[in-house]
Amino acid sequence: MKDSRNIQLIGAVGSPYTRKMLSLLRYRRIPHKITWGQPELVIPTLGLELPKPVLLPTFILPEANGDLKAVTDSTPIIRRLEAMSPDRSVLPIDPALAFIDYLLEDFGDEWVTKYMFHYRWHPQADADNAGTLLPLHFRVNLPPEQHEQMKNMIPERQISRLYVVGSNDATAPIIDASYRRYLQAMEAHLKAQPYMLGNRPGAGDFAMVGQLTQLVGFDPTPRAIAHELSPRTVAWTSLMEDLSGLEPGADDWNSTNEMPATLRGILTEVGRMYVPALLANSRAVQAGEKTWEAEIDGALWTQQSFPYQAKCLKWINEQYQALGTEDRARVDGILAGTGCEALLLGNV
Ligand SMILES: N[C@@H](CCC(=O)N[C@@H](CS)C(=O)NCC(=O)O)C(=O)O
Repeated sequence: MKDSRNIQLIGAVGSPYTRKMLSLLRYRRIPHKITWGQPELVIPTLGLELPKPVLLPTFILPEANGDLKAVTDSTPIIRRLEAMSPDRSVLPIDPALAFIDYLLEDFGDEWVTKYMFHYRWHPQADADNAGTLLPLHFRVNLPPEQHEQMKNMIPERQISRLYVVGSNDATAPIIDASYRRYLQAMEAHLKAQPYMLGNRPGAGDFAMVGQLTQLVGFDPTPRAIAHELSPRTVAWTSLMEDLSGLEPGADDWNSTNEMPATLRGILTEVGRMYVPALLANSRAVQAGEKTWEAEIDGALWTQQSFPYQAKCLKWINEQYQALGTEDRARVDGILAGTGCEALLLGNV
């Protein structure tokens, strides 16, 4: 029987963005059905065209004329879901707070994911774990010979792509130190309140938890570090998977004149690591350079230029420019001294 009530997505257990969106759909009580699989194989069976590029997760959503289309990229999909179903929103009502949430979502999607990809494939034990389990997530009864083949093939391909995110022997200690500081900042913040921006979750919470489902729940090295440094993050990661029973109210968002001091710890990590990377990447993309180098946290960081992250910087600035003068002043107050101000100086 055709089921048009449930939104369909295709994704994987080991994909942080799939888990971000599953957690969000559950919290938002949006009826959905997930197919665990590869979009390249599933989408043609639905008679639809593949999105470009194909990413996990891929959503099947109705266009304005009612036709279904396969689409990717969790950030704009979250906004489409808000328009389709406005209750239990993950976007703060106050525009200044909504901007901070947007920044946290971007940090989760684009920087916390560096921890995830680095630990998954850089330490041998983690690469072995992922090589063994990822193929079984697609087919648990995979025949042993095929399993053996994929177990070797997947890590080989992914390890060869570590350079794409800037993970190498020189950056490994910096990524590790950033992950540890991030966990410590989370530990302090979760002591003060249950979500990034109050007593209800925003898009930024879901972006972070998507990555944490992997760091805490799948890969052995970052899991051990999380248990050591932040039991609250470990507990939060489990709780965030299903917030369908939470009853959020409009006054559950923080007010910008009484933000918990602990949020600064997280924003300072954004400013220390993600901001210089975004700025250097954007300059390189604009100059047409294939790679970029920057001093980040006292070490030389080299990686491939990434046009998508140049867009991230542009979008952050567009969101900021769209704020009214008073809202912008409140954002400036929250970001002052965190290093995040540099994003908004127009040096883009
Ligand atoms: N910005 C995208 C990122 C999605 C993404 O990068 N997904 C990864 C896996 S978690 C992917 O499909 N990568 C392509 C590949 O590994 O070939 C989003 O928010 O959905």
